[in-house]
Amino acid sequence: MTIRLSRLGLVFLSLILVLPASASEDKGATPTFSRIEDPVVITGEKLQPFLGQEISRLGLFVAKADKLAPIPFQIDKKDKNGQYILEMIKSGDKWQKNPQLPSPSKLEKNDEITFRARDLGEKVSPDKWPTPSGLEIEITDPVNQAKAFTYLFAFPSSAPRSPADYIEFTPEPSLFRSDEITYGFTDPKHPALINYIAFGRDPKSPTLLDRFKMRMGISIFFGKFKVEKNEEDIKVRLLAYTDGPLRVIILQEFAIDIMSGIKSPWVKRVSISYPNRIEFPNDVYIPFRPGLVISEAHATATFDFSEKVAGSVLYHPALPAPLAVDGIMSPAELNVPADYAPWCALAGKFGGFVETLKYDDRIAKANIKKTFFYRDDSAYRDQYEYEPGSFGEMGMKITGMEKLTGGTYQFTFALYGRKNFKPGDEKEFLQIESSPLEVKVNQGK
Ligand SMILES: [Ca+2]
Ligand SMILES: [Ca+2]
Ligand SMILES: [Ca+2]
Repeated sequence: MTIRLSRLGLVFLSLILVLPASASEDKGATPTFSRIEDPVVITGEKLQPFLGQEISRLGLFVAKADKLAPIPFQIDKKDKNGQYILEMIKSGDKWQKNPQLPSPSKLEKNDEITFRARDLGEKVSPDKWPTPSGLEIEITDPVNQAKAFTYLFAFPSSAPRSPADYIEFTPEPSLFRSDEITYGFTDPKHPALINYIAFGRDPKSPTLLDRFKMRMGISIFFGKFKVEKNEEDIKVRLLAYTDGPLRVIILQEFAIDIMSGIKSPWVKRVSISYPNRIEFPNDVYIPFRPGLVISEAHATATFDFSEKVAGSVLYHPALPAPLAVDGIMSPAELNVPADYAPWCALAGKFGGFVETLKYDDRIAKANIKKTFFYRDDSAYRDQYEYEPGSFGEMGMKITGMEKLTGGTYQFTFALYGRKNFKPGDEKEFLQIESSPLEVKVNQGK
């Protein structure tokens, strides 16, 4: 009883403490900076006064209640052509430090500095700075004009750094882990196949994903030859990676054998993962050689979830109502609008995701048909899957690909997610791309 009373007392006290602050906000004085999930990426060229500075001497700080403290950040090197110089490369069977990385490493105009919106702080005057050599980075949320700040300082020797590391990566098997999401490729027989997603950092948590499916069908010579390919036919090599405190960047190359005598070239792809954002790069190869007549080509790329997501809802902007993910195709599910939506979300007790898709300009401009794919059928059997049945399987189907000229076409899915995701939270994630934070760098004294 005493405990209850004191809890009530605390709630009452916090209400009193909070009320005056929100009352002053209502007067429209200063909008509150509320972005938390956004990564902020700034190129070196925007930090002109610090170009040529040794990176080990740079520290990123924020002010909270007028006190400055370091926050986690990451500087990724890029070469003159804008390609990442990743930290680890494979040499034979061993991973080693990339010898291309300069030492000491200095800030150059193509380099990228990354930090998180959630770590930003208040404006602080230069007389509080730990060193006179500083830049104020002013971040504005274009949605409400709220501002937040961080400060980049150059120290005469090694800069104080935050020990926090938001994301970890192991190359073999390729697994990304953060407090928010763990995901990756755990089947050694099919290293190109993403088959594991769970919330939280424990790699023993049961997966929410059966697998990411990628299916291609090509008819050649008016159907005389039919070629069907799936995600198990894709070959992948991990060439290099950077496992920083803010993000993991990997360089992979992919290839597929279409049929005897027709192999796709190896195509290199960079993908970047953040603690709450997973990137799935995909390539579709349309074989072309003189005399080869492709009469029909299609592809589907879908997330087939595990039974663990049963009880969740799936929704996107073109759906009149959310779909119940329960392993049963309801009449509404059998008639979902085919329009491909710019995003799709899945939310349940386990957490939730919002998925977005970007495709290259040639797919965007080509006269091909992109439709929404959905299957929620526990009785569905697929030769290529780990867990029988489809639960909330969703993605995209592209038809009419025979109209494309031969070559490799790229598209990338991104999944944003969190454990306590509720319907409506997708707005927060979608605005990362639709209303990107604005960056202004202010010179110090
Ligand atoms: Ca890390
Ligand atoms: Ca259903
Ligand atoms: Ca399945």
